Amino acid sequence: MTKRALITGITGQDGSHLAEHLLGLGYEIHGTVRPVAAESAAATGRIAHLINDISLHSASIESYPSIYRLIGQYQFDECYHLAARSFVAESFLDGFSTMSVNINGTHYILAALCELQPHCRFYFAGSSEMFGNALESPQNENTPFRPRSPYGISKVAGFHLTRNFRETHGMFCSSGILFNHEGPRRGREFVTRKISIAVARIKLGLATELRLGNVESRRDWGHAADYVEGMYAMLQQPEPDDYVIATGETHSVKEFCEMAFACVGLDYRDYLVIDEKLYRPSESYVLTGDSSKARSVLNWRPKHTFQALVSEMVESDLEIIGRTLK
Ligand code: NDP
Ligand code: GDR
Repeated sequence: MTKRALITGITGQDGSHLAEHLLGLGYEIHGTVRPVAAESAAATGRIAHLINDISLHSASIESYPSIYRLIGQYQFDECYHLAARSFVAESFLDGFSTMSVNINGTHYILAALCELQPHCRFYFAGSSEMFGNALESPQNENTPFRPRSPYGISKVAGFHLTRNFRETHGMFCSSGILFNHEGPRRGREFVTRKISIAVARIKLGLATELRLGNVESRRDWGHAADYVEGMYAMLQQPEPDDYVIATGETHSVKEFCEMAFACVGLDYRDYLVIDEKLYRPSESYVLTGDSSKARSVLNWRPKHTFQALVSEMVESDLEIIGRTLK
């Protein structure tokens, strides 16, 4: 029997990779698109190549009626809840919106599933930002959460809501605690894509500098295509549970720059400008994940190396920006 999956946030980086992965496994895919974005080609750019193979539904995670209607319309085997305000820096400027969208959105979906189809398996997109100012390194499923941003707090709330529906209503609800994952489809506001775009623009003579904030900050960066396989694997287990997905390797933002500029034969020190205005009011300085549980239980492991990730992003932006010049 063909399995049917609902992906909220299908237009985002992870949503597009997950849709591709599940289509490859023979799934029928449904995705939510924000009402304002439903008719916009730009908003659905990451899934343009899949548009004839998936069903899109106009629904907002800010509206319980729109979620309830959609979940009442189809029986889903699996629901991957990826939609969220995901930019940490923005959450410092408008914590109210991040908290309200992320926490209520997760609650609406869980409540609608509980009411209408409690047997649908549910995935929550948790984050390493929940660890924040972590007390131990590397971080695993037992590391206490000490979030440092409204975004991190909203994800801790979503994580506990997910666990609570599992324990209280017996639903199959799992959370992934995913560390940063990137790739050519990464949003332009995130640091890795900001760097790969700047490298391409500088190489093509369109820019002369790259302005960044805290370049000493260290992250555990993986590839989004590898990480969505972990999400899928979590929902195929006999029991629901929570898993860290990470490479276990950290690099500073400065090291990312060094490697990205080196891909085009340039030295990052000639172009990098530190801009104090881009520093965050509080920061998770070093995050490193221990994904041994996912490796042993899910048989998951990252396939891309850090070098391969950086090169792919730079090459992709060189190609995209080069094309617009022709
Ligand atoms: P993106 O920012 O690329 O995508 C976010 C998605 O959420 C988009 O489809 C966006 O729609 C949608 N969305 C945002 N606000 C709303 C709203 N109010 N109503 C409905 N949809 C909305 O994120 P990623 O793909 O990178 O991440 C997916 C999930 O995983 C997010 O929950 C994120 O917080 C989490 N996460 C991501 C990590 C990463 O490194 N990428 C690591 C850990 C967790 P639109 O296209 O219209 O803006
Ligand atoms: P992050 O990703 O906050 O870890 O959240 P981001 O790429 O925004 O920042 C990573 C680190 O780079 C530093 N930094 C800058 N960041 C941005 N965006 N722009 C800059 O100019 C800049 N200069 C330095 C930041 O201070 C930070 O330390 C991502 C998101 O995908 C979340 O949704 C997800 O949950 C976490 O990863 C895991």
